[in-house]
Amino acid sequence: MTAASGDVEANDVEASDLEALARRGRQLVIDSVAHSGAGHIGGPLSAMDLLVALFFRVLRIRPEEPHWPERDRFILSKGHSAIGLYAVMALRGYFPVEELATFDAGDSRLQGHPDMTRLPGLDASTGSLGQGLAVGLGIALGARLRGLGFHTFVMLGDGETQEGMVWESVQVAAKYGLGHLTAIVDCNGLQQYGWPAAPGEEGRGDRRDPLAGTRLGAALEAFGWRVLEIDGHDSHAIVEACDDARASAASARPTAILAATVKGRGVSFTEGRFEWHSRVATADEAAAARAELDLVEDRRA
Ligand SMILES: Cc1ncc(C[n+]2csc(CCOP(=O)(O)OP(=O)(O)O)c2C)c(N)n1
Ligand SMILES: [Mg+2]
Repeated sequence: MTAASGDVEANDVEASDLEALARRGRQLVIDSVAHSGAGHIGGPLSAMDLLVALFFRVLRIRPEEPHWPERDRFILSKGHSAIGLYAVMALRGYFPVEELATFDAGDSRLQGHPDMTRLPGLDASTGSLGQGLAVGLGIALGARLRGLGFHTFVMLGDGETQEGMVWESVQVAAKYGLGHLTAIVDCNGLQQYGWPAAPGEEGRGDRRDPLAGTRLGAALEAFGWRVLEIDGHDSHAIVEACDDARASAASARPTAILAATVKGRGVSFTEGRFEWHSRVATADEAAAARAELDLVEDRRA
């Protein structure tokens, strides 16, 4: 298969293919945001390996039948990373890769934040941080009531875990023993803004490490969740952790996968830079990213 084409059969995908797909997905993010003139880069890039592993190896889905009732559900609670999700959905065959050129346009199905009323295949509309896990637990409760065996995965940002509603959901999911609910936290150590102000300088405050002073895993365990900590750029580890979560559904304990990632991962000048949370690449920067992502072949194709 070629990572450049859409509609790839998930079963054909090897580990090396996942890496190629993630490189292609990262470039699609950078190009789509450059084309629309607005959007996010850092979060979509940190989540790309997670999204590719989910959509090509973990989720039981039918892109050609997006409303299949027994599909696994996936909610991107960190909805500002929508372009990362769209890039992977396009590669997986939900819609043509060319449609990414409409990203963020008023009449597009690909809104700046996911809108489930427009794009089949989205299980929730998100963007207001903190809400996705609550939606996911409702869906998981509904699955139990209806006797459906699907698994629900929710991806959150690490900064997002500062939202109080996340912790209400954590508590309620444990109370109802939702073993078929899994939260994946993209632990990239950054949120929207960066560095603390220098002494005497006006600054935005220290938002570099969203989890500073918080032992997220210990807190989740204290609420009764199972916690797995992995390298969020290691496809094998991601698939293994998600499979483990699914296999533990009968344990009646929800699983949290804490994925250590790098914001802006994959392109040297965006890695670890909060400025790229929502910057737009220039044409030169997009070309430099393409070269780094080893996509020269795609350009010739
Ligand atoms: C309720 C709410 N407050 C603020 C924002 C604006 N906002 C968008 S992204 C972001 C930072 C998110 O950081 P994190 O959850 O760590 O995501 P990531 O690092 O993956 O981009 C903020 C504050 C929002 N979308 N929703
Ligand atoms: Mg973050």
